[in-house]
Amino acid sequence: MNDLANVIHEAFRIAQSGRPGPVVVDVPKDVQFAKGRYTPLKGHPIRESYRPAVQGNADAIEAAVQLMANARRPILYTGGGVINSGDEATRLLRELVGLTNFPITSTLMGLGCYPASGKNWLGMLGMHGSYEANMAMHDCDVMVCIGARFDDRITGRVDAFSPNSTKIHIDIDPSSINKTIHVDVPILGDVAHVLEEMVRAWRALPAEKPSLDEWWSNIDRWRGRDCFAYTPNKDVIMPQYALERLNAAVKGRDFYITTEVGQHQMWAAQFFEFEEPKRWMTSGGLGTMGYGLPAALGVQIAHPEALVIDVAGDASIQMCIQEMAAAIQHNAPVKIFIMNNQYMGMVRQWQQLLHGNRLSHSYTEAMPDFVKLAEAYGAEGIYCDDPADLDDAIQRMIDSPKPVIFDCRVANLANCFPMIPSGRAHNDMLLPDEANDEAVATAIDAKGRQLV
Ligand SMILES: Cc1cc2nc3c(=O)[nH]c(=O)nc-3n(C[C@H](O)[C@H](O)[C@H](O)COP(=O)(O)OP(=O)(O)OC[C@H]3O[C@@H](n4cnc5c(N)ncnc54)[C@H](O)[C@@H]3O)c2cc1C
Ligand SMILES: Cc1ncc(C[n+]2csc(CCOP(=O)(O)OP(=O)(O)O)c2C)c(N)n1
Ligand SMILES: [Mg+2]
Repeated sequence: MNDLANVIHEAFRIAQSGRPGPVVVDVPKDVQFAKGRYTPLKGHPIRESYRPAVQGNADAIEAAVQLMANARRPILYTGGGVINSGDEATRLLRELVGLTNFPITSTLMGLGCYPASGKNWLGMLGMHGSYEANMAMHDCDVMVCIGARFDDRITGRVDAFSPNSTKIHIDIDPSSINKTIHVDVPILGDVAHVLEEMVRAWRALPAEKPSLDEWWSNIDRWRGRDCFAYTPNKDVIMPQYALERLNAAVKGRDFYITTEVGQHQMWAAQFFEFEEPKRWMTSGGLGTMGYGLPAALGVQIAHPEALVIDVAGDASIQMCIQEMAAAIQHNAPVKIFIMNNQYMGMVRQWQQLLHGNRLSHSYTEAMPDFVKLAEAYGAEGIYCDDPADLDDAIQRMIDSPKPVIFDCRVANLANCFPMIPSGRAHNDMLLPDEANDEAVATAIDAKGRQLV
């Protein structure tokens, strides 16, 4: 019993330091009932078994900076590790971009570590990422991976991933390094600590460096391709349009977005412009439907005055809908913006791509009336199915002092593009203007189907 306080202190330390994550503390019933002495955090001994390396090897950092200084086609590939590392990591990353003028992309988990309005920003990379980010990752000569883990949504076919680049990888967890992609310069350490040294070493270099003009003109050509294009419709709300309007409505405010899992999540990643870290909470690796509403509640409790929106799918939101009761009970005015396509849209999209459009159990005929559901909980319900009414309806949602469920009826059969079809290389993307029925039906070959 007298160990319990220390065990809990230790659990918080492990959860928050190194590669952060959940820690399970199993407290047996006899300990739950026992009385003991509380020992405060101060002076609590730290266990030797968990001491992540934070500093980063000086020679490796020096080698990395030399490679970066000689690069002609460099790119910074950033991820959730930058955000985990803290505000100083974000500040240093922005400084490094300013000093080097390197283009920068991020995974789903790192959005906001570099501002979307920044001139070096290429957008998210990966399966549903931007054309320019994926093309630049493929063609680069020096890749600096900062707190990202070469997930399969990034690499596409591993043997065709960025074939001609020298790769530098900063990561605090040795098990992330050389896991799926071989890297040339691994740097084991905390992002903020390593970036501090990198910035220092870069500043000490002679001013003369290879020109990046040609690289930037290639990137600008890729940027010229409107990779998130969609066909506007004046009768039906296109999902991309809904998010464009929502993004416009929150622009300039300090807003927080959480999501559920599915097409709406990917469109949200593509269309929201995050200027700061920790404004975007989404379930990436496990992709758990039902994450968004409880996450929004947590954010709202932490930031009572902030605008917190859960961008949801009609199926995902029903996973944890009972948390509406907690929202009412705790006066947490979260806004749930349901992109209601009456489908498990992401499942339908994959059935179309992988299973010859043989749709099975992805359509939901028996959808609840979300407005009545909101009212049943004591929240506000808003329904909108007309593009002409959308802006006003969004404003009503934002202005409401209560929790809101917004039932936004969107085009049922829209697909999320660009997309790197399973089994293809990461520069072999299916773009919206090329994604006709034939291209979608044949996008994934037999081998790719097994990989999903
Ligand atoms: C439907 C769906 C589609 C998806 N499509 C995409 C997509 O198109 N593009 C995309 O990017 N993702 C996509 N994802 C998410 C994807 O599955 C992964 O979750 C994501 O790419 C991983 O991001 P990350 O590499 O930043 O890793 P994280 O899981 O955030 O890991 C961070 C890495 O940084 C390290 N780290 C942590 N803290 C520190 C620190 N202090 N210092 C140094 N290193 C640290 C960790 O050890 C780890 O290696 C999708 C998910 C879903 C559900
Ligand atoms: C708990 C859980 N079960 C199943 C899945 C697999 N899955 C991923 S997306 C999806 C459909 C999501 O549908 P919806 O919430 O309506 O979002 P949409 O794709 O239509 O935007 C499913 C079933 C998952 N990610 N999590
Ligand atoms: Mg849906």
